[in-house]
Amino acid sequence: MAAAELTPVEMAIETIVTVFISHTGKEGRVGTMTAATFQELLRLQLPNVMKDAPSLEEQMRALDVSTDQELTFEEFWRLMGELVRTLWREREGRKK
Ligand SMILES: [Ca+2]
Repeated sequence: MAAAELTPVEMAIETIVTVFISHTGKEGRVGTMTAATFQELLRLQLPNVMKDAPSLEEQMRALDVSTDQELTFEEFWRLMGELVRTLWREREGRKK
């Protein structure tokens, strides 16, 4: 994306992709994250929303649908979907 001025939503999308890319290729296959790099991403980028999260092993089991011990972007995206859904439910709950 080369737009001069991104909107907040465009920025959020760009950030998620950039963060994923910056954590891939450090070890394991190109374009995927190992459990260790996934753990590092959680620690650095999601310390607040993931503080009550299940263990790394459980998260890898839930996200790694191909069971190759590495996360593709599509597998990682499942977590983003869950986090967004959780936030949405919290906001919806507050309205009632
Ligand atoms: Ca996988």
